[in-house]
Amino acid sequence: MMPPTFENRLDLLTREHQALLLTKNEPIVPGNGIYVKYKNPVLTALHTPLYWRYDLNRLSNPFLMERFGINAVFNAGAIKWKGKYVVCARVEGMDRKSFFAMAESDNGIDNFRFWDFPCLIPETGVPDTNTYDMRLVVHEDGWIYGLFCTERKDPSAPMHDTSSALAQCGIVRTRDLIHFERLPDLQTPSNQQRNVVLHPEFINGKYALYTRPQDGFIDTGKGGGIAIGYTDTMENAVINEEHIIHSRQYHTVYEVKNGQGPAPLKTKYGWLHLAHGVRNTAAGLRYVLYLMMTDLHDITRVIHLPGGYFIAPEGTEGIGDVSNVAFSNGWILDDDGESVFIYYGGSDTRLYVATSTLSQLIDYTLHTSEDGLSSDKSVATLTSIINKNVEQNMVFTK
Ligand code: M1P
Repeated sequence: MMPPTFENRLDLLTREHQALLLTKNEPIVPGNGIYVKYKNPVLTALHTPLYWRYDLNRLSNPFLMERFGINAVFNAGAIKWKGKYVVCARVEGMDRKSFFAMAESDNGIDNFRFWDFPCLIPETGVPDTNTYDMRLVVHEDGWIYGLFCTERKDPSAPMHDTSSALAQCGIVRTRDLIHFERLPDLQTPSNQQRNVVLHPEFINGKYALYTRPQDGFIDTGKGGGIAIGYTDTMENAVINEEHIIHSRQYHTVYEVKNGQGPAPLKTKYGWLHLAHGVRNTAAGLRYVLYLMMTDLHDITRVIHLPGGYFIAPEGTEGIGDVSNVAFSNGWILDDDGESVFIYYGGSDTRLYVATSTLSQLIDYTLHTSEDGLSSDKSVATLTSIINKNVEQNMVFTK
């Protein structure tokens, strides 16, 4: 069979791509009252522009083949920028390398379009092999910072070990989301760092960073937990001491490891945090998201911690390159100070959004029972809810 002509393929590709970009997203109702999920992911590999994936010249690409395959688009930093909802997505090529690219939408839930070029992130003296999971933070010093994971082969690994890597926190800053100044990587006492996030305000005149001290690339070893450390400057950021504020814990959704999501949101009740928790199962690691709140005046003190997960990978969200993963490094508190857009990666393959309001997230965080850490305590919590409904004649049995 003869392949279709260049023109036919281009026409078909263009129409399908346009249709995908224009697809309206629909809320999944009734939901759980805490947030609303949507039927479609907001970004996938197929949302990337055709002019990234194809050489569109008929002479040099007569079969109109993909010349640069995109494997996945997922975990994204997020910011409201010039009236648009902008995400800084982790884009992964078919060569397994991740890089960053901005995409914007008018309403935050659909019709996201990538900017023309991926982000150009300068290197330090030690080149990055792989970069991912940028947290965008507007700091009170006036800069927009992007903290991300930079991964390089572990130089101390023996010859036969081609997998061992070192993960550290790379730092850029920008004023326009286009031009990035690379700052030296964060130095901490830990072997490995992922999920490092800058707190948006100075604490006692210092920059405060959420870290995740870890011994190994995948395993936390003796480390683990969400920690806080302080540095005098971001231009040569050095944390001498990491102080754990939320540890991993037996038989919880963060039994194996956890990590700060995006920068916390300031509310009058405290700092609202979105984080991910990981546990092991017979089917492998399961990543879910949870909320917690820290004290407004002492950010090392967790004051509210709803039990269990807030968002889990459901249905097709949980199927992908790394199945059973919900991961978030970006949310947007809108200009109204109330609407919240939570961007989360599904199974290291696509990007989803859930919408909520600050009032709902605060209500959830303040009024959801903590994990009682035993089946007996869970039954007691459930029984108290049923009893309250019984007292109000709200229990309907057949
Ligand atoms: O594959 C799941 C996630 O694994 C890492 O997260 P963590 O450091 O907590 O294990 C990250 O690579 C993340 O991007 C990825 O989604």
